[in-house]
Amino acid sequence: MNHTEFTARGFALVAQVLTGAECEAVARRVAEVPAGSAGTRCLLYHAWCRALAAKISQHPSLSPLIPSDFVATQCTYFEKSLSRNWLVPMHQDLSIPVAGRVEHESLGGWAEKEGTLYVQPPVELLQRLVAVRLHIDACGVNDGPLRVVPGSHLYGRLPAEAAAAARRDQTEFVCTAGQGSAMAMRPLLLHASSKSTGSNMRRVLHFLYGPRELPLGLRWQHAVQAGLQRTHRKNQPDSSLNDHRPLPPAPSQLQTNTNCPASVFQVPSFIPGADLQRIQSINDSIND
Ligand SMILES: O=C(O)CCC(=O)C(=O)O
Repeated sequence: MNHTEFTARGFALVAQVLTGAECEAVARRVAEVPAGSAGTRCLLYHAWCRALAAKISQHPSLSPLIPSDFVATQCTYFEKSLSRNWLVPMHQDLSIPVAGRVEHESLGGWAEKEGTLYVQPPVELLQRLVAVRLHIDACGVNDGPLRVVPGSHLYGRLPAEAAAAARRDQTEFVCTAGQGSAMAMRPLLLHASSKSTGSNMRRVLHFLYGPRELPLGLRWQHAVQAGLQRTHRKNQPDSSLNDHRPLPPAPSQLQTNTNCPASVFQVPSFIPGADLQRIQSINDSIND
């Protein structure tokens, strides 16, 4: 799928971003992050994840969709299986994590979640953001894949009736995926996912990329300078993924506090720019 199709449909599926071996390496790294600890919420805290964010943004089929001055601002781990099952109703991702409150009439939906401040920024910013969902496992129709309403991102922030109309008028697309493939999407794309009925694990890393500079005096709470790492040669093997040494000890704050450390490595918080209430069930299941 080329950039024009991404612009029109609001999503693009890219095969073989990682090899099977790289997926296994990522799975091992994810498994080292203690479930329910700050590590799960703050994957960009880890060097391997920051390297992965950069690698993704350099991929030949993804780099045209992610402007070179963008930063990675979040990486969320979603694990779904029969034993850890959940669903998400149709929604748009409207919130972003920011460093501090700014009083402005164009800003709304302020919310605080585990020490991280979220705001719904102007739609012009939301329209620029790019999310990339990296599939560590193959995801078939029974594995709770993302379902999207193609083109729905073009209508901006959709009130409930308009979202319902968009779903009536447009057939949903079921985003099944091969292991190591990625789905790039605009956060304003209407998306949902059902519970898994299959026997596979569905592990996804959901990265969010945005412009380094935010409008209206807003600042990202955390931003990883993925672009700086683009001086690496394309397709250079990512040694950090194959580094099987244990993760370096996290600051003591991380061991006990489910908040992201605000200042250590400039990491994002757990919940992507989504309706926090609606995906609370995901938090709960991940933290079980
Ligand atoms: O991974 C999923 O199934 C849902 C993710 C989602 O809804 C989101 O990232 O906003």
